Amino acid sequence: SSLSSSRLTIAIQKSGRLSRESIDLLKACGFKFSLHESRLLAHSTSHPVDLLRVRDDDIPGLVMDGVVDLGLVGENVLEEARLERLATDFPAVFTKLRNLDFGQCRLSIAVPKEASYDTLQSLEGKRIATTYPHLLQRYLKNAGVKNVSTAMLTGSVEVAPRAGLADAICDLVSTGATLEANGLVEKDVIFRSQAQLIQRPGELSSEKQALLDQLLPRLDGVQLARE
Ligand code: PRT
Ligand code: ZN
Repeated sequence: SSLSSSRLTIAIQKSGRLSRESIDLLKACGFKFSLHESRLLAHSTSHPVDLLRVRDDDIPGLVMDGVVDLGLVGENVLEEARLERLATDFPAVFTKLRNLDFGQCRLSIAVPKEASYDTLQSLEGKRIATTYPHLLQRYLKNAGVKNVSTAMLTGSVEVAPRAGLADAICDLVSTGATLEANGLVEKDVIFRSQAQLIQRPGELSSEKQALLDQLLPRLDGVQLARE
């Protein structure tokens, strides 16, 4: 079935690090869902709300294109997508509604532990493997570091130096265990991230706005209670 205009549509990650907590948060806000593992769309049984379950990378675009009303996504993915869309003339506007209390991580530059590295300038003339080329380039530009090339990888970034694909990496870190296991040392944190609740541009219908006005105070209550 296609997206109905009268139901508030919320995009969440289908399966991954944000999925469980996204669903649990919405359930804690009083919205009931019956989830079928394989289905893209999950209807709420208690409210006129639909969940669209997709890859996290698709969520910023779905919101900024106005295909869904709300999205729950990591700020890292969101900001990278925004920069990408700005560079390619796609609509890049959305409203940030709330910081969510999960999905915390940082995007960091790391180098092999035997590499010589004093400051960020040590990266000049080097190649960095990352899934976040726009966030990386913005950071390097602001820091005045020139002549750094990137190798875009959507996975296995941490093996790139060992495989001879890059001199350094710029990847997400939470505990640091993955870096450690791959003989890499974290040098610079370039972006700190957590999950966000975002809204598409444009007005919501009065029915949808009323639902959102119900959701937000509940969400604040849930997050406050578990602080
Ligand atoms: O299939 P889909 O595209 O939806 O999922 P995905 O594989 O792209 O994303 P997923 O589920 O791995 O992560 C979703 C979001 O969770 C990220 O965009 C971040 O906002 C957030 N998040 C929080 C993390 C981490 N912590 C994290 N540690 N995302 C990824 N990692 C990875 C990191 O890339 C590295 O490989 O975990 C490894 C490092 O973890 P530590 O604990 O060893 O440091
Ligand atoms: Zn992804």
